Amino acid sequence: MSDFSARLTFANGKAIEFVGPADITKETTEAIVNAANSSLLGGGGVDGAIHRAGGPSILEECKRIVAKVGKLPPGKAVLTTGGRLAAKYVVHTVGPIYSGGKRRESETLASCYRESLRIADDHGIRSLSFPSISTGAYLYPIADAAEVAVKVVANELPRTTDVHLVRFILFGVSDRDTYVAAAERLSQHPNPNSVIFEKAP
Ligand code: AR6
Repeated sequence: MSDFSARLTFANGKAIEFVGPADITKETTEAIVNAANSSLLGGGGVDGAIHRAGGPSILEECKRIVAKVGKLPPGKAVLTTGGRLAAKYVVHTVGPIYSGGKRRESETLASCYRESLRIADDHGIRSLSFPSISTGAYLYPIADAAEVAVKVVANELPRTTDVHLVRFILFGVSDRDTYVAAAERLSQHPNPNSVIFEKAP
């Protein structure tokens, strides 16, 4: 598949692709990530779109998880199957609600990406798509969020056992351009994983 606008490739062949404008519910990676809320009962934005497209079995699994372990704290992630989605699994994570850019908020946002990657890797998943967590209803400024998201995934991906491909699926052109700019900046810094940045022609 070569529908990306830009790509970061690591020395070990793993890659991060930046795609958009696109709808994450159509993704054919093995798993997609949902920007959920702590209740795991669904909502608007990407959460609503995933539950609508995936059907009721995802919500039933979410309810079972909450009944067992309680509400999902921000920065954590859990896994369900993908119901009717093309993706086999959905990783549900809860981003921080933005309230002025406290350090804790960026740490929680980084944790969403780290924990989602970890749970996918623990389940032997090879490809995973992320939306732009917290930048809709939760109001995190997209330029700051993109910086955090790209940095943490670029740090973690070279160390995963099974996850080889991460795709950022951006809903709008300007969101996509913001993530691509963050990726390009990251590739210009000295990086132990010798990352290569390329833009689609
Ligand atoms: N595919 C890809 N990205 C999408 C899609 C889609 N189908 N739909 C929206 N986006 P949001 P949050 C983008 O609000 O800020 C929910 O009600 C959207 O343009 O979905 O983490 C939950 O239940 C934006 O850039 O998530 C929570 O209560 C990004 O996805 C709360 O919203 C995230 O926007 C979570 O807020």
